[in-house]
Amino acid sequence: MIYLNDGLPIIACSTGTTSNTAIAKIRIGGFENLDALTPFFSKNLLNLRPNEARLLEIMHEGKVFDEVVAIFFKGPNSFNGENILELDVHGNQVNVQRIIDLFIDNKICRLSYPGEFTYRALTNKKMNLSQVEGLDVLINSHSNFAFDQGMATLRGELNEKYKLLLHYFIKLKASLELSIDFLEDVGEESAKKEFAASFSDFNNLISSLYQRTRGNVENLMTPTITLIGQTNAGKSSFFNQLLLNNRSIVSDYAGTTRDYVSEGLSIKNTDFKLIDTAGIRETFDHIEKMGIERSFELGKRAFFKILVVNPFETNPDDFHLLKDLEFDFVIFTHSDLVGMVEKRDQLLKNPNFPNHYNNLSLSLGPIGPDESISGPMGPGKNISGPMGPDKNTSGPIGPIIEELKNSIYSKFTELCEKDPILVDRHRRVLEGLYIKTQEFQVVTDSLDDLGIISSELNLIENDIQELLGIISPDDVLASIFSNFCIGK
Ligand SMILES: Nc1nc2c(ncn2[C@@H]2O[C@H](COP(=O)(O)OP(=O)(O)OP(=O)(O)O)[C@@H](O)[C@H]2O)c(=O)[nH]1
Ligand SMILES: [Mg+2]
Repeated sequence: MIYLNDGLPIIACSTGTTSNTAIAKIRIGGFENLDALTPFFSKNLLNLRPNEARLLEIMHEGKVFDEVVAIFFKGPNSFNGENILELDVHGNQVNVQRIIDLFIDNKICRLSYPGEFTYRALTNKKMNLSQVEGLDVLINSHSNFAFDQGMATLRGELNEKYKLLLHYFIKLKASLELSIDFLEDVGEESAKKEFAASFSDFNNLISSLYQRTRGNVENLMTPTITLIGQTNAGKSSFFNQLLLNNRSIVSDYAGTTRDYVSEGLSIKNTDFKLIDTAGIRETFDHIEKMGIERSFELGKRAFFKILVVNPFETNPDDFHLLKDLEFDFVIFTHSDLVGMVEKRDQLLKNPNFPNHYNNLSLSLGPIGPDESISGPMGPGKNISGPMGPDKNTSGPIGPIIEELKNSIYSKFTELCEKDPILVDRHRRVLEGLYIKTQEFQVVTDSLDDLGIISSELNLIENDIQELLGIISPDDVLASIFSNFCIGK
């Protein structure tokens, strides 16, 4: 098993251990009573009333470590059913670490493993498996949608659907037994009718759940926008403009970006991952080839694909390299240069030009008003001028970027409307269940052998039990908990 199951008290910082914050939350859990902890505080912890916040000092051998707010959650009325002491300490990581060390060095508790507090909630039946998975989605989500689904799963809404599936299944099984054991009492017609009705309820629900497993969920957990194009197209210039930051190196040397560069881009409270890739061209350079292969891979998997094209340097012979990708947008750069429109229109007429839904033209010229930023008028909010890229700045790039962002966001919203199920394990089991249900239908249509039908039904039953977490093999638990952080 992934954890020791030693039942020892555990300690961890639940608010992260990488950056300094005003306040950090340290949790100590699994101790029998507050006796052993009292010597480390300025006041007797035995006077602590459950669920009440108290201001205390952490002290040891006459030295004050920190002034903290302590809350005692008495098991079983705590998050994981065990006694838990939560300490809000000053969030400097040096302080957090020395407080944790104080309790560990004095053998009061050991450091918890990632997710161990939640694991104990599961073993103490404070949460079911689905709720744990919901918590996982919630903690690791990058979008409103994923967060909401994590919360809904945590609150047991998805589990209610699975329970309904189990209910329909039991009815289906009962109607089958009716056909086997009581056929003479109920009559063949009525047994068949009952069976068909139960199957239809079950099949409708499993089909609708199955529909929610279609599509790429990676897109919803971390939606990725990838900029693809030939060398010198202006990908890195555009990448920097979108971020309003000189993140990626821009130069007129073809093949500047050799490996991908990625940064977070927030649009309407959703975190997207923006990726600038290596320019695509035929090359003999081994390293550049590897960079180009990565560009393709990232392009294929991306939720939103943008092709960046410099109409003056595009080689139509290389279009075939992009033929497997379908682009949401094409951005034509160099619209500041004379003759760009003619060149662009010529490219668009080429039957081999890559498939795309939309195109926009813009200028990302090399001479920015601020040395560090490319573009004729620079992207800084405080800079007026016709090329400013954001809403607050006049000029054509601002609205273009707004239009693009709206298009990205509406594609994302469309995906969310299908309400796809994000938890991998549920998707896998639901897909299996759907296939078995269709096979079961074929068997029931073509066979009168009730023995075969009932063995098919047993296979379905196993899957439903797995879905509900009634059967949860160790490897399933190990994979669920592999995503959890320390202190959760
Ligand atoms: N005049 C003008 N120059 C541009 C425009 N967009 C990009 N450039 C220039 O074109 C050159 C290449 O731009 P990059 O952004 O580095 O192109 P890239 O697609 O990232 O190129 P690779 O990394 O080599 O694949 C730079 O010198 C940019 O300043 C534009 O719209 N107008
Ligand atoms: Mg580049």
